[in-house]
Amino acid sequence: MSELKLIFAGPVGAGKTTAINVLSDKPSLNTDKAVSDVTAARKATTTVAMDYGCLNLNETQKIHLYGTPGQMRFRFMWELLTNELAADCAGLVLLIDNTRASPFRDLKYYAQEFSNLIARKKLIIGVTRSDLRAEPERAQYESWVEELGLTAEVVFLDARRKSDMLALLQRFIGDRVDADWPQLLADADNAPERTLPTVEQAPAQVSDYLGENIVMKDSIVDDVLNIKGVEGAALATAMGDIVTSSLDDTELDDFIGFMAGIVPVFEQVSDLGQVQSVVLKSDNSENLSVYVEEEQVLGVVSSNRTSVRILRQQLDDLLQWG
Ligand SMILES: Nc1nc2c(ncn2[C@@H]2O[C@H](COP(=O)(O)OP(=O)(O)OP(=O)(O)O)[C@@H](O)[C@H]2O)c(=O)[nH]1
Ligand SMILES: [Mg+2]
Repeated sequence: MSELKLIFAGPVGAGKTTAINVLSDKPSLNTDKAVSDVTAARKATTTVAMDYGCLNLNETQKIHLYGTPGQMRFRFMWELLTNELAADCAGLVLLIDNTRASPFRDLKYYAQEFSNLIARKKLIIGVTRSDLRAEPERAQYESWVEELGLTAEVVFLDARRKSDMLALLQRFIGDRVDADWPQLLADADNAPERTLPTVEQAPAQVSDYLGENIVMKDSIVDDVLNIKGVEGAALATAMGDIVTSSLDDTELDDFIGFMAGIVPVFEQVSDLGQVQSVVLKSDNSENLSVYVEEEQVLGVVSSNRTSVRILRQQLDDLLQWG
């Protein structure tokens, strides 16, 4: 069996999740959450950690498809995918939404962000949603590609259509894999449509604790700061939005938000079961503990003289009685 990985990147709403879902043999792993912010005007959900799908072109050729979240606040995931999970990928599929304010700016931005990967791997550009807005046209993209010093083919497509996505794969990796493309394309035309699962709008900040509904109030951060040994804390929603934080370090805030997205993925792809907390122990004097509730995460920075177990106990007490 020969296997090959591809990474999909591009702005919010370009169609990365849709494309991976439509290509994947089985419904893809999907970490979309209902959107709570400006994105809502464009679509109902956004990817918070990653997409993953898998496609068998035939008995001997398998393609793994990894999708990045478009939102910049989940940038961690771009690095994790390009440097770790799919560092050995065959190339990058950059999807650009033709209806966004400036497709050129998007192209430039993502080409820059993924420049390390592009320097060593093949790139292809898929332009989506051109049925909604025809301009810019292909020739325009080709001149931008040249202007940015990139080497990439530009393909206009509809991410919802399997045959379009397969045609892109054929152009991109057709020389690397031995597959019966005409047959695959014909089968795709006859395949039943696969839509994305709908994501229910999460009830705001309610989670289930020992069978009871509890709310992690903003004030939990103040309460946690009163625990001996705690140096800082931040509360984030499952979307990675910081609700409240005492930390000066916005990167740490971002990381806590990121954990909100990645923990459900770990749960899905591992045998860990339900993950309740993640603890990062550092060489210096601080530890970071991230406690995961259904729709929220709480990050706590504590002195490493404080036992993580005792911290957890005190936090449980707070949650139970708070
Ligand atoms: N009209 C039209 N709609 C499209 C086309 N391609 C994709 N879509 C739709 O555009 C939306 C794309 O949404 P997603 O697939 O969630 O986008 P994404 O790139 O994963 O976005 P993030 O996860 O937020 O970064 C979906 O509603 C698709 O059905 C196209 O070519 N034409
Ligand atoms: Mg997505």
